[in-house]
Amino acid sequence: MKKIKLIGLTVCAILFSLTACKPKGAKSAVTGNAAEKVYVAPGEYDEFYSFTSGGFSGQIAVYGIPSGRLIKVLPVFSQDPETGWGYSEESKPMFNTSYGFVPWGDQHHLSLSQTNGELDGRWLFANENNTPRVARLDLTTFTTAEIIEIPNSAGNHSSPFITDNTEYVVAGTRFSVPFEDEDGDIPISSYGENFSGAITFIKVDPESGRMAIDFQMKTPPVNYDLSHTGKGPSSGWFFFSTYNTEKAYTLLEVNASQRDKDFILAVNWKKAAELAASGKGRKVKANYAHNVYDADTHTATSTMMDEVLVLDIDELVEAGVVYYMPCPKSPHGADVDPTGKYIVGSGKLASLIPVFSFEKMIKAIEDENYEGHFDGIPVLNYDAVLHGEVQKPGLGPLHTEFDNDGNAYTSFFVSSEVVKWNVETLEVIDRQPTYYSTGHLTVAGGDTSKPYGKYLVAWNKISKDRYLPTGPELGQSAQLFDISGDKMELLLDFPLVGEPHYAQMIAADKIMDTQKRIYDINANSSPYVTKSEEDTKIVRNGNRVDIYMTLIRTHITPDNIEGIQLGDEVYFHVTNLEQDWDLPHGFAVMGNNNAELLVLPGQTRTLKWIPNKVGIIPFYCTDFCSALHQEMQGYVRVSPKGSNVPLRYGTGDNAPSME
Ligand code: K7E
Ligand code: CUA
Repeated sequence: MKKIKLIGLTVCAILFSLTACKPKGAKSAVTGNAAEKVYVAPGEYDEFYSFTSGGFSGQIAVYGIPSGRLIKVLPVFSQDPETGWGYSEESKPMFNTSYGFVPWGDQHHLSLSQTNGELDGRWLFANENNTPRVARLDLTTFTTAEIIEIPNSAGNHSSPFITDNTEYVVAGTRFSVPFEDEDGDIPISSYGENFSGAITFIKVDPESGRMAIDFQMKTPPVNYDLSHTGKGPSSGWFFFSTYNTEKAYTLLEVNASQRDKDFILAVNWKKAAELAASGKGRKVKANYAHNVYDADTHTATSTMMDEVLVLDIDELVEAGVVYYMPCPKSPHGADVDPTGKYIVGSGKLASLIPVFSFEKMIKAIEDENYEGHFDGIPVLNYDAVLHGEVQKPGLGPLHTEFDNDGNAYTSFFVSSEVVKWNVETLEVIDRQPTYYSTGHLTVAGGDTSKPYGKYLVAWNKISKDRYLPTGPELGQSAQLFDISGDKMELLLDFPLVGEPHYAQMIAADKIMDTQKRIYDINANSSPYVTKSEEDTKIVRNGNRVDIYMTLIRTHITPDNIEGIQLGDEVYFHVTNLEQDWDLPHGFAVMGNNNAELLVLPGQTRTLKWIPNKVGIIPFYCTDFCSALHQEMQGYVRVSPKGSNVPLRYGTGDNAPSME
């Protein structure tokens, strides 16, 4: 008991120090030509797109690098009133889950799709922790195309990590929980007996990108933190950092920090996929939503799935799919270098960085060089699989990325710094302070087989005194470093929207020419599309009223509507007839308990409105679209229930007249 207390104190002391210490010389460490290196002249483009997780905002932010300019915020897991994402009828199904409509998410990690270990610029995958989900974004439109829920999982943190040809996206659970087909109404203290971990393999269609859960691995109850795929020689393997091998279910800060070493779980995913394909495993009941956005109908659909194929740990062990590599002190990041020869573990509470050799791992597996077993899974001998340890790198290593010259860069949360070291020799080459408490860091292309190098961004949790103060809540911050020389050079601080975790960068020229500029109105197959002003109409069916409207510079058709009654349920189906780049119109109705719509050229969007006052209700375009934007408006006349005011509508000469 005494020992637990002591460890607890140490942990708290380390964590306390993150708020207590402030690096010396914190003000400015930039050299003379830093401004030149980040200056992107007006009208010019940045060299890289950085897709940055929004954390508890649930969204993804896109920054230009090296300027640090915020280019766009992409709505994914949270409702977004600016675009109507999650408010329009077409997008609401994207938020469906087995728990019903979930309007918010916690977004941490991103994976750009890869072909042969290199970024191919097709899709971006994103995880959601809280209600476990994985999203896929289409990089020709920068929009969310698909969201799949992950059953038997809780706190989807070790996610989404992809294989080097985007065959699979994996999702490891943070919390172990009872599986859905088991009785979950059990004492929490029965964690060790009744809880399980899950690692989910989502298959990605190579043409369409469509996701489908292929199988799940059911594992002993531990916490999975992060992962990365192998590449080159280690292609075909995944490496998952694993903590809480103590199986604690209360006060984890103490109870899950007992063991000197936790594990990195090495998974031969090709073998696991073969097992699943060969009819091994069992189907278990599990409810999860699969939501797909159709770019032609401009409409999302949600399908509830009801079972999943599960591979149990015994059959995985027997087939040689899973092995543990001991890793010091609650590992967080598990990162694989560009050659695929080395796996870097980062123990949150460790003061060294272990680097594992894939070749040695395979040898240890062949030799059955085990330290023992943990819940039936062979634990490989630490010294047998170790390439070496980086000694005294800093305190609290979290994440590592790589450049193209054999160097690794590791973020240190507790000691607030980025440390550069050589992957072969394990020598520390350089260290630079960060302001403050860096979580993830990103090297351009830094988790691929061919990093671009050149830039590194540290994503910081605490910005404290770096910007003008804004009351008790301060924003998070990024710091850009030039890593083209031997020494890292700080170039720029820039504040962020949301909370940054992981981010990935892709060369701008890889995707800038693939961007869609409009939606072809002729290809619009929405059931509610209106392709010309002549086709606008209003259809009443009992108390449901469907209004088929169009928007074009600078009027709304129809802009005079009468005959709506209290008790009606009104649907505005609004089509933007424009076919020019960058010409959205907006649509908002006074007093509506909803957001606006943002309707892109060629698109149809539906806004639901339940009128609750008798009178004249204005509506208007919210997006400043031309010199006469302020003229783009209209009125709805709302009458009492049962009124005999007829349904009449029109614009201009067709507007309803006095009677
Ligand atoms: Cu380190 Cu959620 Cu990737 Cu944040 S995690 S820092
Ligand atoms: Cu259309 Cu403003």
